[in-house]
Amino acid sequence: MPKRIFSGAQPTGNLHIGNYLGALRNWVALQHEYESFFCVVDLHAITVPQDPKELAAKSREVARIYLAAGVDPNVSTIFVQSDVQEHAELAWVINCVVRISELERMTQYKDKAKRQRENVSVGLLTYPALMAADILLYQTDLVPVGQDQKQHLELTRDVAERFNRDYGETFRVPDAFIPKVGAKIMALDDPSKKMSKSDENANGRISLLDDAATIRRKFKRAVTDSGTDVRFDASRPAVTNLLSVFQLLTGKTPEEIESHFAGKGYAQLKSDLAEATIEFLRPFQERMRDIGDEELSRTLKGGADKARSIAAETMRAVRERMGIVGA
Ligand code: ATP
Ligand code: LTN
Repeated sequence: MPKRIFSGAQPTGNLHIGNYLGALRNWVALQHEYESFFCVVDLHAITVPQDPKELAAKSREVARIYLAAGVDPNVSTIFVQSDVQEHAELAWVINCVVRISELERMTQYKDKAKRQRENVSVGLLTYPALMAADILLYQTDLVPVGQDQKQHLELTRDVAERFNRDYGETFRVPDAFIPKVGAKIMALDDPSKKMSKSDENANGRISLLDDAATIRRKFKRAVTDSGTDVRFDASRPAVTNLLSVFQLLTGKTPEEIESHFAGKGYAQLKSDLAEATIEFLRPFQERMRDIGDEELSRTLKGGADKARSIAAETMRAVRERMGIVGA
């Protein structure tokens, strides 16, 4: 069997350069070496309230972003999670295998629950069970994600191993693929927080759909550290974050970048970074406009059909192993 990749993003808010540099970029790079599945995880999005019309539109927009970013529908399978019912079915099974204590330990759950106080849905707690289902349904080998998903991947591995032990070898145990640079792009307004699409302050993130003026303004306002020289330095997280983005977008080495900025200050870094980002996003945004609605529908229909056939095969094995085979 070819080695497989599975990954996904939630259709909430606007995807930003953190999502691109931490995840999408690696999907594009790895898709020719692996059989790849890229999912728009709308069932994850409803763990917090969503406007139904907006959610449906966002799901298509995120799929369009995958395509515009370079996911090739001729080699990769792109689909929307709710088109493949096996995700919800396996999630239930995994809910019966995972322990509450394991879910309560997840830092993403703790953060999100804290922000929502008393209106925390059960879905928000069992979110990692659905994520494990996504991954395990496709007998995935590798899951390219940002740093924030590492804990969920470890839980997925634990659950797969437990299931295999208790019911017999059923799932492949996946590895996370977390890039060395870019796995955690920090917010522009606060370098102690990750860049996030759900943060209420949009100035902290560069959306993949931002126009040139917005990009220049956001970088201009970005928080910097004390000091003046522009170099990679762990004790100056804000400037190092900006430099990492510059490094990934331009493909230059840290040495080349430091010599480019020698004798220049933070203002020059911000303005060069803004121009590099604008240049980088220009062809992406053009492709976004060029992808027709019909083309998108065709891709998602084909993707769902392919995904469904593999997911159904795994579910058949799961049902048989567990004795949930109907009458
Ligand atoms: P939010 O950005 O609101 O925190 P999220 O992390 O839930 O949303 P998703 O759309 O589900 O966002 O994430 C898609 C991918 O982007 C995941 O692999 C995630 O790890 C990665 N990612 C998210 N934020 C960053 C970031 N700041 N830096 C690097 N990768 C990131
Ligand atoms: N939880 C992920 C999104 C996600 C995912 C997945 C990523 C849902 N299912 C399966 C990789 C594999 C997040 O980034 N918030």
